[in-house]
Amino acid sequence: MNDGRERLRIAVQKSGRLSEASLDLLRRAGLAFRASRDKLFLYGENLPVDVLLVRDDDIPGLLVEGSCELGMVGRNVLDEQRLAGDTATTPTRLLDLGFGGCRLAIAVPDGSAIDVPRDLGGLRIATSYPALLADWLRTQGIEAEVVLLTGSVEIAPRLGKAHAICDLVSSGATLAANQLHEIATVMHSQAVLASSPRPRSAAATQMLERLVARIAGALSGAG
Ligand code: PRT
Ligand code: ZN
Repeated sequence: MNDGRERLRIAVQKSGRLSEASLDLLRRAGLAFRASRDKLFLYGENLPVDVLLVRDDDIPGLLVEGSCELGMVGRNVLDEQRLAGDTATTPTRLLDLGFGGCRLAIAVPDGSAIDVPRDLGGLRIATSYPALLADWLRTQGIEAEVVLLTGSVEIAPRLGKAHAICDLVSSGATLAANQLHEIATVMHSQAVLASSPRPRSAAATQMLERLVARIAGALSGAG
């Protein structure tokens, strides 16, 4: 709505852990939509709202630049990009959505001499969330080396790349399968509804508030 669009855009993960629950919530909020031919967005049939289907990592950026007014994304992704970002403006977290629950945790190999966080001093920790980890290390007063890995973080200790890892955990099965165990929680996360920091017209703001109220209503079971 910053570029003269007359419809709101909400960004949702295209294919992943949050996709189904995000679309289900929008349906429960009363939105009916049909897929575009290229499957890149869903056209809202009963409200002036379209759903953009993207990678979760792209959602904070789309909100910052104003390409989308709203987004559903893991709090871990939102906070990582806020801490790592060089933009003064960041998306606003509006609602916790109650799905996608997990924690960002520090884990170490079973049998390792690392028992408590302060044992990490001077060691290497592999993660896909370098800014969240660095922030936590600072608050804990621990000086450790952050090793950035974009995937398969759980095998880093076995490869000799790191002494510990900092990764998302839900059931704990992945850690157990890799003979790792948790020693600390960096953050708790779940999917959140976030909005663009870009200013909008009064009409757009009103439309957005109405949609957010519908989503909040659906969450509380009133939708
Ligand atoms: O393609 P795209 O970039 O959009 O997807 P993605 O692969 O980056 O993300 P996806 O779909 O894996 O996760 C999307 C969001 O789901 C994350 O950003 C979290 O907010 C949330 N979420 C909830 C999780 C998990 N639970 C989770 N368990 N994301 C990842 N995991 C992974 C974790 O990294 C580890 O590999 O699952 C494994 C651990 O699971 P357990 O059950 O064995 O503990
Ligand atoms: Zn991703």
